Amino acid sequence: MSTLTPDHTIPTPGDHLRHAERIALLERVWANGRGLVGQLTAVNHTTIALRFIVTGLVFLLIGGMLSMFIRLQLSWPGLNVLDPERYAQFVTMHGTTMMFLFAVPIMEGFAMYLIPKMLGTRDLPFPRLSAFGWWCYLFGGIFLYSSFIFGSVPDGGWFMYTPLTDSTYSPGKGADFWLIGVTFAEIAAVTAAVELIVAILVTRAPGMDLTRMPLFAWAVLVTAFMIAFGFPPLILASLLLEIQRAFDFAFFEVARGGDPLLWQHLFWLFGHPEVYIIFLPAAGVVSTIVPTFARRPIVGYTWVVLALVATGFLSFGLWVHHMFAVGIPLLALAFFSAASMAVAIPTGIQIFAWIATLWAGKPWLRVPMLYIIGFFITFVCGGLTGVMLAFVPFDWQAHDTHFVVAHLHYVLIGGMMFPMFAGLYYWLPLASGRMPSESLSRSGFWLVFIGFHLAFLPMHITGLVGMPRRVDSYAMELGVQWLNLLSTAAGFVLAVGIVAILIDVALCFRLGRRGTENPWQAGTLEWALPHPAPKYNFASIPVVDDRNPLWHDPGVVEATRRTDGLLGEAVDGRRWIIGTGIQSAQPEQAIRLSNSTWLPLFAALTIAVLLGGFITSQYWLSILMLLPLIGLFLRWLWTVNGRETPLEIEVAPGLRLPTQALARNAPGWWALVGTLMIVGSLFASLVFAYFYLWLNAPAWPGGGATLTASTPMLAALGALLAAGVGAWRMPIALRAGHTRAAVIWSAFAILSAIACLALQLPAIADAVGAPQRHAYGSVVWTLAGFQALHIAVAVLIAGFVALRIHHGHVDAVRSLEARIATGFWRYVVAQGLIVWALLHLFPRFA
Ligand SMILES: [Cu+2]
Repeated sequence: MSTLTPDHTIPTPGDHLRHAERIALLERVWANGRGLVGQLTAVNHTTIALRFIVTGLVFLLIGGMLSMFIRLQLSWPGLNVLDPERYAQFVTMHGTTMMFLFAVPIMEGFAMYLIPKMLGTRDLPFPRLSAFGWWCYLFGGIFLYSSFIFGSVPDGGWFMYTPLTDSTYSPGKGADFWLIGVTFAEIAAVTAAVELIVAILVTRAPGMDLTRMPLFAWAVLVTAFMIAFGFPPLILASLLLEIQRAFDFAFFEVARGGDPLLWQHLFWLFGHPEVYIIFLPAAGVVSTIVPTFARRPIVGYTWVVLALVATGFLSFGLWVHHMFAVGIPLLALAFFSAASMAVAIPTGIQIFAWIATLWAGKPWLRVPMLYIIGFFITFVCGGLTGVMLAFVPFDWQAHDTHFVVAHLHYVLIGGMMFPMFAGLYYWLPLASGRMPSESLSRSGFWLVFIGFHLAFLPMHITGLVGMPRRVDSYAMELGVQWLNLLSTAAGFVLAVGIVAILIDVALCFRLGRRGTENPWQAGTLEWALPHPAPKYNFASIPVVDDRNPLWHDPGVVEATRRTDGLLGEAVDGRRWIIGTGIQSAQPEQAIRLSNSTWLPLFAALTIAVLLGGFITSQYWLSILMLLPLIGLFLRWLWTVNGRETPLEIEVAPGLRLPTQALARNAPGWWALVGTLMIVGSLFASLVFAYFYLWLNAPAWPGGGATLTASTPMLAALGALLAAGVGAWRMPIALRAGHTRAAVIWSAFAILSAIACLALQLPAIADAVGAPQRHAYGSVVWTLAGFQALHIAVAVLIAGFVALRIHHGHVDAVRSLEARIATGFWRYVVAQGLIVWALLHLFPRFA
């Protein structure tokens, strides 16, 4: 490692010339293309992250505007600003927008912008995936709002409870716009989760081992895992409901053996972790800003990390506290009530660490710090009402009143929006190179802070008095009209404050005064960059030996701007980053990244057309779109690595590293692991639905027809195992240099898997009949279809790798793609075995 540590010698004139040339080369390689085409094809993390943030802020304004109408309607009893139908639509769109189109994406934007800069690298490991995610998010949002144009706006609430949202009680396309639009936008969340997990695990600067990682990166890592496990239940629930609406399946319909409460379980299985998915990155922002303004390292670093991890785990055990009023067994009530209170402990630990840090330091009260104080006050209040609601009897009292509305806005605005604004002001000088106006930003803060509390504090009282939520008016006799008038007036103050902040931030990019570099004198790596940061971030990849490298060794700034360190020379005119060991953070591999490309935009557009065809019931169009979609993704994969990529490159004088196709910790491998976590969680949610319906629905299974293990079923099992053998033998043959044998084993796996489906599906059709008959048939067919879909993907992958072997892109040395393919096949075979046992064995013992 000592050879990598920069020495601070004075460069000679010849070095200066070389330096200028190298910087020019780096700039050329990492630049986006020119003009509109350049914007449409950009994949660079700084560009994409800023788009996420700007788009999120636009949706904040739109969602905020809807809430202004809601507040006007509630300002006095008996008003008619919005008729009841519009009111339900606005409430639905307000909640949906704030949760799915503002809070989650903007935090992804912060993470995408900061993670490579804080970790000391040049970009995220899958730049095309970042761009693809943003397009999906944008199109999903447009999709959702296009419901206004088509006059069928979702009105089932942001929680979309069944049976209200099924085709009987919500005819028309409103609910479909919600289900499809939100799922489309969610693609951005799950792709970002994979991307960020891989980035944090394998692309940290040399020397940044896990104990030196910035707390923001820890928070994002935990959040990304939570997204991987928390979003699939919602995605599955949306798919099931959409299938029920479009094809008349019966998951949630009591008359045919379904259960509407299944929706609530799946929804809150996502919905509660969601609160922490929003809060944890914000907590990471606080853990970054507090030490800077206290001018000392954070107190209790390890405790904060443990608290983040503990919050991640605990939050999954809490979903039932949203359902205390639906009739849950007493023992379960007690368990979930205790767990809901317990989650306050890790949050408390973090708050103590922040206060102790401020206490031990010399706090400096600048605008970001003001927002942190606003966060402390607001979030602690919200936490206290949360503990109150965790008591079951109190929850029964306050359920579905404005008390809950007040609580959730205190937690979400307090816990997410205040830290988000703190972060916006904190990193603004880095992004813009300029300082915001002190007077405008302070006024913005006070308007938001005072407006927020005057708007939401009264709701605790109106709720306790009995003012119901989700209802467009209330009786004069409740005596809450003056409190509501106050809430409405204060709501407008809050809105003015937010607009002032956004104007301030926008103006800063043009008119702000040029700031000095590192104006807050922070210690983390992103502040080593020039302001605004160049597209390649670091001219040389930094080497670190402390949690606050800039405080520990100010020479780091100079070293990262010279071009004689790691990757200072753009090797072959392509974009390269360095991969390091997960635990040790020693350099392990050189990773080649994609340049600007049309692929992400085209892929997202194809999906948009596919979904548009679905929502208008033009199913032929949707099916037709599968072809270009598959083609685009194969093209995407084809261009990752090939035989033209060198086997190793020189990343610094005297240091050669293998390229990713040879590396054990290749990003592609970890992307597979991340993807399988998401897919596995989706599958687990489906299995949960199967058991839930089995155990809860009366008259199950309908008509007495259950599947059992028949002869064709046993043959299907045999075919599945044969496919597993093929997938297992393929890479072994490849590594031994028998490329022909590898291709033959691939073909064997493909044929066996297809045989498995051909045996299984007709037998299911025989035994359970059409999926519309009964919820049992619905869920059996969905399980079988889920498995069939995975086999289809596995077949595509195996065919793809066989072709790559044939073209010499994959061989005994460059075997990464074969490893990935086999990993996926193993998963599919394992999942198939579980599906088989669920369908054919479980009914015998149930
Ligand atoms: Cu909750």
